[in-house]
Amino acid sequence: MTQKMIDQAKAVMRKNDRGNYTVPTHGLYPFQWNWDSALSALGFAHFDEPRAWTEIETLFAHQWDDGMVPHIIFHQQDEGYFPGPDVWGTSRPVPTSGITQPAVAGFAVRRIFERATNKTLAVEKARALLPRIHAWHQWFFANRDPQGSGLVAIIHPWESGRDNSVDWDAAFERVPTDGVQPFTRRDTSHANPAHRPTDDQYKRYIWLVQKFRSLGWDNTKLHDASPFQIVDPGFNAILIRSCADLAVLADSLGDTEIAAQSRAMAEKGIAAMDSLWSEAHGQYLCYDRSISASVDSPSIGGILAAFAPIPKSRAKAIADRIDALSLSCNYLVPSHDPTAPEFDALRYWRGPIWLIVNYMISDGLKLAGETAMADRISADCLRLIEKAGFAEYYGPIGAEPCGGDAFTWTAAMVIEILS
Ligand code: 9YW
Repeated sequence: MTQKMIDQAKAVMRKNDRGNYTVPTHGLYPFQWNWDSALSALGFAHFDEPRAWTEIETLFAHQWDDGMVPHIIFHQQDEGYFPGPDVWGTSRPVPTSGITQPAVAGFAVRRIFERATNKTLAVEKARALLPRIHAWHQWFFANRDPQGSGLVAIIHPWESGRDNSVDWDAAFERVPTDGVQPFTRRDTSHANPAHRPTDDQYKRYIWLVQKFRSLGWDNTKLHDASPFQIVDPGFNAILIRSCADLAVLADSLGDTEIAAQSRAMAEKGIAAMDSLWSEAHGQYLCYDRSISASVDSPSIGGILAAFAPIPKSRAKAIADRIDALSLSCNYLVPSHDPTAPEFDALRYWRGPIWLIVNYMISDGLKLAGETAMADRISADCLRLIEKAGFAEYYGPIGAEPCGGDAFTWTAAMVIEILS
């Protein structure tokens, strides 16, 4: 059974392999996505180490001069996706989007490096990537934390990777739709519209893109100019974990300066993260920086925070919180609390389960000693695969496969769990 599942996962990854990058899935997402690539590289590393390194190298080959690593790289023309390069208008030689995504590459590179069987190759590749990943981390704190709080804000829901989470609803009311050029969505011709964001949300996504474009994609201006500034505990946890992991990697490679700077960013972030803790919900919550208020939305963002080296007592409370969630669903971990009125079992990030998020939560809990819950989450991932195949996301009650099929990072996570 195990070997068969690994073989199926490898076949999915090979199918979506475009040589030096992978697409998340055919049709729906025909380009390279940032955090998809970093997490997919973990899967490749189990059966083709050079290919794993190439995946991350290709991503960083498109890093901007200011240090940002864009969320999409449009390697080829493809009319099947909206918004394409003409909407972003970032004027890059190879077009990219103009916003970023969760900074999981630092974590992935450390893990691939430490597991590598080809050590010479690993040292060469990690040495080249180290300063680039570090520059990205520094970019985050310089541009998305202008007041030096220790935590960064996202300025577009797409940056979080959790596009239509309930977390953004209230803030999105403040994002206008006037002046949005007419457009035709493509996602709804590939996937069930009932499982995707709404048209109204798409208008607001595009309003923000047009706004940032009008500012010339100058990152020194975008944060303060954005009506949408959210401090997401999950997003910050990934950045903090990557800073902490990059410090360890830098130590192994003998770069004491990067090690010290990375450690300092991680420590400051962890201390600041505690301000997001909600005793009432037993998890972390988002913070809306534009109105200086906590966001009362019990989503998986505040559970994914367990991926960072948070205090053990917090990790234990999160394990308890997940256990409580399991009373209202059949599979872990739903992307929104099933007992909350906004929960929507099959609509993207408003309820469904995403294996990459499960993987990161499980990994963090394991490191914190919460092994029983970590193992339970991994076991649920495999139950979902067995029942519903390698989907983009799954219903937490009925295990329905949703979104794109033959999905790269889902397959990569299965290889990670089973290897
Ligand atoms: C989009 C590719 C991406 C992921 C995001 C997910 C979705 C849609 O698909 O975004 O149009 O960018 O929300 O996390 O990276 O798999």
